[in-house]
Amino acid sequence: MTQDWPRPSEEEIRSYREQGFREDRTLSRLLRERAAARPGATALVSRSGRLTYAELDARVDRLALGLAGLPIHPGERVLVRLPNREEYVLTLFALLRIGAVPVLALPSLGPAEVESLARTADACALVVADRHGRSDPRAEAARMAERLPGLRHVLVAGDPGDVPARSLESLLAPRAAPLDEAADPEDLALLLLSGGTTGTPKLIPRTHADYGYNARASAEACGVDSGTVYLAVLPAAHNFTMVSPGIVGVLGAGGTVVLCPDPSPTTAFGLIEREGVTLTSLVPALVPSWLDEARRTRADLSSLRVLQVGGSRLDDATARRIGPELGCHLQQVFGMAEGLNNYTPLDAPDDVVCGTQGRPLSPADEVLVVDEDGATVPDGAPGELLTRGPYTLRGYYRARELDALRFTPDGFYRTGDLVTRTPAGDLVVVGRVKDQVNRAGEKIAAVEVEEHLLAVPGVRAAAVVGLPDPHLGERSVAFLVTEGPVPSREEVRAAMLGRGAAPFKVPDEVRGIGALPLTGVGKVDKKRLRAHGGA
Ligand code: J2J
Repeated sequence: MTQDWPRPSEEEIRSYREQGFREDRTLSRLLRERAAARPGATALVSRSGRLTYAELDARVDRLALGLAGLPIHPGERVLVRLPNREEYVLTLFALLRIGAVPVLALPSLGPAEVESLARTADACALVVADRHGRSDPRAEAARMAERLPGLRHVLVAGDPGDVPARSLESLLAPRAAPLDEAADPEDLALLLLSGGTTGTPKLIPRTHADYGYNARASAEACGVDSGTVYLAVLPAAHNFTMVSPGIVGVLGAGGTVVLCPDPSPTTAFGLIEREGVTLTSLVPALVPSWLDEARRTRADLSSLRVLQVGGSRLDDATARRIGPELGCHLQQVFGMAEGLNNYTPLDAPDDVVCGTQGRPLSPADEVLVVDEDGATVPDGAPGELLTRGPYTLRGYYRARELDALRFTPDGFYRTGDLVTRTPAGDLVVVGRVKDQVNRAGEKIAAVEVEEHLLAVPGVRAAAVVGLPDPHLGERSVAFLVTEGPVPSREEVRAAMLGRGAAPFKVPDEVRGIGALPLTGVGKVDKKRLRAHGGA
């Protein structure tokens, strides 16, 4: 059988295991064990109410039985596109329990992107919410099922409406005896979407053993225990919210997860006060509105012990305001769905907490900072970060050709991030070599947007770059060479949404240019475009 994805060698896996750098149980068993140890403790709080560990575990069994009865078989992929609501956690663990593989999609993706993801993963089912903002994910999902013969089931959290779909509620078996584990810890647990630099989605394979370790070790680094109350503000399907330490890390430690239905500080502050939240995580773009709201309302945030910030670079000045103004510790998190997580230690001095993006989570994480020729650079000099370790992928899912570019021959992942390393081993993110825009923490592959732009009538050439922005960190700017007038941003927006792209991928700015500058080897010179754009 051809392998869908490369793993570490048997020898490496054994060595990681012996040293405790891989979990020896599945993610579903983690929940089961917590439920046995503390059945009455609160596991999950959402708009649907509160569930104890025993209740959550029993509901997961009931849904798992319903899903298995459809049938969904072990190893089959199921695309989960749900916002922060109870059904997300239930579906996730129910699929893991039957050995099916959730493919986690952010609700903000456009329909064309979801379809492309379903195709790449060869998904047999799609789970969506009954509403998402103004769009109707049910109708989109039903149309997809007509086009994708492998997509046998559309499942809906909430009301299935009048499309051929079933509600998750209707799948809950009346009562279920605890199911046996269907998976082995070294099996594929789930697939995550990579931020990407290509036009088609890249899927990141994560096993129970590596994801569970990522979550457990993160929980330790963040001081998570059974008293932790974690507020999931960012999308639940984001890797940050899942394992850094996130939903999986906090449930694994017996703490409480509170799902925040939207990221506004008003909603979040209400939940922090009501639930006594101790830990939450944000992208830098959300921090200023939290600081403003805290000053304006004098909300009682005294329970909050740690605010994690990551996903894109947090500036030093904002970092220094967090402790004094919110009355909690700041922890910077530099992570990636591909694996490696870096954290600033909770007890580190201010210049480390505010001025660096942290150090690798695991003693088994190997990091190299290299120049363009692959040679290691000295501490303090910028270079690309390469990494290999017990929970970092060795290759994407069904993407052998791409792997040759994104991994070194000895299995190091090329992160595409430019970093410097301090003598103490802390990393500072100083830039990027990958062709991507990091817009408020959401990653946009430039080439994907450029393909959409080339389909706009009159556009002969297109290049997308990120330029510094005080609110978004980076805003995306499209440079277009056109025949005739340069289309307006509104025209570009209409064209892109018409092609099923996500609204957040529409360029923030559209500019005409006579010709795209080229490098010596004839590639578009994005450095010069950025310099030009900044002028
Ligand atoms: C600068 N750039 C950062 C940071 C990520 C925890 C936290 C974040 C993610 C995430 C994650 C950054 N400063 N603090 O998965 O578990 C940029 C880098 C990186 C890319 C990964 C987690 N934190 N980045 O953001 O897969 O460019 O994961 O390679 O979405 O985000 O993006 P993603």
